[in-house]
Amino acid sequence: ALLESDLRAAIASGAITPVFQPLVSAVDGSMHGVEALARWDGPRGQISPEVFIPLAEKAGLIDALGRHMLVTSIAQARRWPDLYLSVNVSPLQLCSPDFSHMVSTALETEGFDPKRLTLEITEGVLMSNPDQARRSINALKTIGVRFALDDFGCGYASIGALRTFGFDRVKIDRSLVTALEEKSNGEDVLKATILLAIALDIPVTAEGIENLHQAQILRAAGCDQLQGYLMGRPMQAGEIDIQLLEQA
Ligand code: G
Ligand code: G
Ligand code: MN
Ligand code: NA
Repeated sequence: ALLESDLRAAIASGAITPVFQPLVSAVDGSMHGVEALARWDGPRGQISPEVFIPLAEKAGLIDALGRHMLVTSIAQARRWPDLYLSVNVSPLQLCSPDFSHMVSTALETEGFDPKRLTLEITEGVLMSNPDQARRSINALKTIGVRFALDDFGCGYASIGALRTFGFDRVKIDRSLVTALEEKSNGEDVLKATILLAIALDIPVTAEGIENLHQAQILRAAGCDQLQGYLMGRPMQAGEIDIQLLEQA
């Protein structure tokens, strides 16, 4: 079984590292940014973040892990001056009163322009602890950090929440993209979800794009940014370097 002590040691020793997935322009396919995703090469092989992120949350290690991911992702992304960096943030981190200070310190230490950083959050925290979430978001928006609402369309994020938290971007959940091929009303639901964000003047990223058919529909529906295996899998920083050279 996966032990808290293994996870604690992995965070401390740097065994958890970011890979980066391209975020590309829906218009011309050029890379605009990357999303950092945590990977753990454990003693018995790869362990999925779907396993170790919830464990970190339960074990009280999510602040340390989140800080480690932010700092290491920023340190790598410094070499891509023209790219945005997206980092996932656990709802629990956002509820910590120290969160905004931790982020601004990391940005200052690394000399990273706050405007190049987007924090991706899921809607749960907006419901469970809206006041602390709002304080953290507002403090960081003041210095220029951007916020994206992740996994939009699969839960219950309200129109009101989209407005009042001031999200700079929404990311349409992969399940809505998958539903294009699986459900008869999939395309209508997907388009309606995108139109909702566009009506609020919030730009939309579509995630989980695996084929050209999906890419075409999402571009036509108004998404300005695409992400998925078709555009690029999560990869090591050195592979991002190569993609940037190829598009230059
Ligand atoms: O990369 P992958 O599809 O395996 O990620 C699985 C889940 O883990 C996704 O929901 C993703 O958002 C989440 N995840 C990946 N990296 C991080 C991270 O650094 N912090 C947090 N909070 N979640 C992450
Ligand atoms: O919750 P979040 O959106 O942060 O999760 C992103 C997860 O989705 C990562 O684990 C990443 O590896 C995965 N992912 C990214 N693109 C695709 C894709 O095109 N298909 C599938 N199946 N998963 C993807
Ligand atoms: Mn994400
Ligand atoms: Na998502």
